[in-house]
Amino acid sequence: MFLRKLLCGAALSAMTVFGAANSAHAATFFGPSSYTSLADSPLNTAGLGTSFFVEDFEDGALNTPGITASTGFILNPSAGTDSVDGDDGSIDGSGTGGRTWYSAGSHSVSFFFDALVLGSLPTEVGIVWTDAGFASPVNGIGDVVFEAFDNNNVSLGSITGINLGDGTFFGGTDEDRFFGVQNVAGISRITLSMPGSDDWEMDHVQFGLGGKAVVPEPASCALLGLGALMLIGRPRRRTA
Ligand SMILES: [Ca+2]
Ligand SMILES: [Ca+2]
Ligand SMILES: [Ca+2]
Repeated sequence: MFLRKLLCGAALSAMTVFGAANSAHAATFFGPSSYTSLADSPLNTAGLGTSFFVEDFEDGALNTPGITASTGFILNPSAGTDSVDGDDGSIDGSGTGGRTWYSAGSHSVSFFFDALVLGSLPTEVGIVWTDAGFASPVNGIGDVVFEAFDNNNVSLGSITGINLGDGTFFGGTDEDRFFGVQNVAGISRITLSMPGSDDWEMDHVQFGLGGKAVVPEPASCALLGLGALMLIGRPRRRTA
């Protein structure tokens, strides 16, 4: 909350403040780590309380406010579905009773976070890779790359899980892996990729609003720095 107040007190220099903060504090990446339920998340799930959200797809829709996906669709429970283990009510080594987000023929899937809907960009984001099907050179196995992007859509870096997978097309959960990132200036996008497969699943897109990210148009600050806030809230104009 401190930086939010700082923004109110010095709104005219807000762009500079957060630009400097973003470059001065490197993002922190987490994973790949084992994950069978939200309890395994290394993010600040408890500390953020009602400011932490998880999209587990179990209601059959990607409908957590503020998230959109570049491509893909939901897989319903089936022998070939590989949800996070606990989503079917039992951590028992199987994810076939839950739902996931499917890559649907793409090597990369991005999730975008909308600061205008959320009030600010999330300061921490995670996702769980749960399965590969057809893959090269070995079905069911492959490298998984997680990349995150800041409030200016500049890459914060990436981490790679090498040869993830159990080699099957089914719903085993031992190989499921969490990837995440924290960045105080905000995260606008994450991308999960499998260079060797376009037939893979992910689950538990999760994010926390830590109150320190870029705030597009905080009403309480409106009279303190209208000019700077207009710059933050507006799309940039291109003159070329
Ligand atoms: Ca299960
Ligand atoms: Ca699920
Ligand atoms: Ca799995």
